[in-house]
Order: sequence, then structure tokens, then C-alpha cells
Amino acid sequence: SRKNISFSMSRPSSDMAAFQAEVKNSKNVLILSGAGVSAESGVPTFRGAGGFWRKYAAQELANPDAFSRNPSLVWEFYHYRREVMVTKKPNPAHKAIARFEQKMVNEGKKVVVVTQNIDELHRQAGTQSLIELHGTLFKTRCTSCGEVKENRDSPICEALRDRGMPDPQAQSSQIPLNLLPRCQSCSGLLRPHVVWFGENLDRNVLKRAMDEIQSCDLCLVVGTSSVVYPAAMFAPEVARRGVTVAEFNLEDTPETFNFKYHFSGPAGQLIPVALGNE
Ligand code: BJW
Ligand code: ZN
Repeated sequence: SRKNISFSMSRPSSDMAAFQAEVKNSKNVLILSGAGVSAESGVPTFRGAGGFWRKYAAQELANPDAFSRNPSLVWEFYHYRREVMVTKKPNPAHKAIARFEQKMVNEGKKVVVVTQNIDELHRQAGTQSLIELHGTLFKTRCTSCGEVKENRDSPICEALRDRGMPDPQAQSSQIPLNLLPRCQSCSGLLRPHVVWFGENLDRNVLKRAMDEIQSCDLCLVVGTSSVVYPAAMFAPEVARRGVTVAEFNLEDTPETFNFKYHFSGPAGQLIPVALGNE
């Protein structure tokens, strides 16, 4: 009868002891991360006050049209972000995640990190099983021949030396195309090997992420605003299977109410506690 139809929109729990017990009983943990996991390392997030470079929000530069209109400007933006990373280190959240994986693997269990971040801090912390959904700052892709290459040069090319300052007043005369990063094989223009707005994620990367979403028996979603697709649908998809999802964020997100747990606070404090290695 009609009166039995109800939506069970109960508030997510913030009972840490209950969650820790679920961690102990799990065998296949999926950790989804976003910019918030790196915030305490001093890496700016995308949405919110720190999300601007000069007068631009990331979305304005992280798209293929911006790159074809003004590759010099987009390269200055990515050059700046590469140089910033030289001074940044993994924080207690990255480290706790890596240590947790090691412990689980020693017990014959599994942990996979699927990150939207391109900063490589999970890798630097020692995470082994890592899927980088949106690519990395430290690879380039040739716009002509498609070759993907690791690149850690600083600066990435002479013309970008001392460029890319985030100050809105910074001068940005255009660097001639032939002086921007070029392919060693075919001399084509290089671009950052990252996924921009309006671009599809790499098929194989997406497939690997989907497999983990289907097979995990516990999921943590850490420091993401859950607004950028397809990544934003991953944790809700896990929850739809009836698997426990715990969200760790300073704020609520559009998906918070789909999850069993929400822990409000900085990842660097919450994650070491949640994963039992504070
Ligand atoms: C803390 C904390 C602390 C802070 N502790 N927490 C409608 C439906 C479906 C799709 C679309 C749609 N409309 C448009 C689209 C397409 C678009 C999209 O999703 N747009 C949305 C904005 C609506 N998606 C795409 O274009 C994707 N491709 C795609 O869909 O292909 C199909 C297609 C083809 C053609 C046309 C249209 C579609 C690709 C998306 C690629 C995203 N790329 C970027 C840039 C990567 C390179 C770079 O970095 O420069 O990836 S965008 C940017 O956002 C970056 C991030 O990985 C991503 C997610 O951000 P994230 O990590 O969540 O960070 P923030 O800053 O948003 O949030 C930080 C969170 O941490 C906050 O919640 C804080 O509270 C929290 N926090 N400090 C814990 N200490
Ligand atoms: Zn090439």
C-alpha cells in the first residue's frame, strides 16, 4: 500500500569504529581520490579559492580548444604546475594509503587506488596498484605522431624557463610554436598527457577502473567534489551494488547521501585513523 513507500534517505554515519571494523573484514579495497587528498601537500584544488591561475579557472585552460587557440598559454599553465610539484611531498593521507596497501598485500588481500590527480603523489608515497584516470603532469603526448613519453625536465624547454607565474599581472607574450616542447621523433608539437574537458578517458584505463568498481568489497572516496564525469559516478556505482562506501571530505558533496559513511575533515588526519595506521 502507498503508505509503505518511503525513501530511506538516512544521514550517512560518521561512526569511525564501525568503519574501522569494516576495513578489517575487507579483502578488496578501492580508494578513489581527488584533488583534496593533495591539498595538505600544498597542491591547489580546482574548485574553490585556490583554483585560479592568473584570471583563469582550470576548466578554461584544461580543454582542447584553449590549447589550439593558445598553446603557449596552456603550456605556461602546465609548466608552472610541473615546477610547483618539485617542492611538494606526499602527506599523511598518501602515506597511510600506501602503507595500508602494503599491509593488505602481505595478508594476501588487495588495495587499488584510482585517482583523478595528475600530481603523482600517490606513486611517490609508494602506492603500487594505481590507476591515473586523468593522466600525469610528467608525461607528454605528440599531437602529430601520438607518442607518449615520460618527461621530468625542469624546465621542460628553455623558452618556458621562468615563465608561468600565476600572478594575474604576469606578462604572457606568446612563445613561438617552434620553441614550445617538441617531439624528438617527428618534431610535432607536444601536449601534456592529461585528459582535458570534452576528451574521452583512455579506454583501457577506464576499463581497468570499471573492473575495480565491479569487484571491490569496500570503497573510500577521498577529497573529490564528485562533479566531474565519469569519475563522479564511480563511488555511487559501488554504493548501488550494496557495497559500503565511505566519503572523506571537508564538505558534503552532491553524492554524500548515497554513501553509508561520511567523515568530515582533512584527509591527512582522517585517513591514517580510518585505515588503522595513525
Ligand atoms: C579536501 C581537502 C582535504 C579539500 N581533505 N578533502 C554532464 C554529464 C556528464 C558529463 C558532462 C556533463 N557536462 C559536461 C560533461 C563533461 C565533463 C564534466 O564532467 N563536466 C562537469 C564539470 C559537469 N567531463 C569530461 O569532459 C570528461 N570527459 C568526458 O566526459 O568525455 C565524454 C565527452 C566527450 C565530448 C564532450 C563531452 C563529453 C573528462 C574530464 C577530465 C577532467 N579533467 C580535469 C583536468 C585534468 C588535467 C589538469 O589537472 O589540468 O581533471 S578537470 C579537474 O577536475 C581535474 C580533476 O581531476 C577533476 C576533478 O576534480 P576534483 O579532484 O574533484 O577536485 P575539486 O577541486 O573539484 O574538489 C576537491 C575536493 O576536495 C572538494 O570537495 C573539497 O571539499 C575537498 N577537499 N581539501 C579532504 N584537506
Ligand atoms: Zn611525434
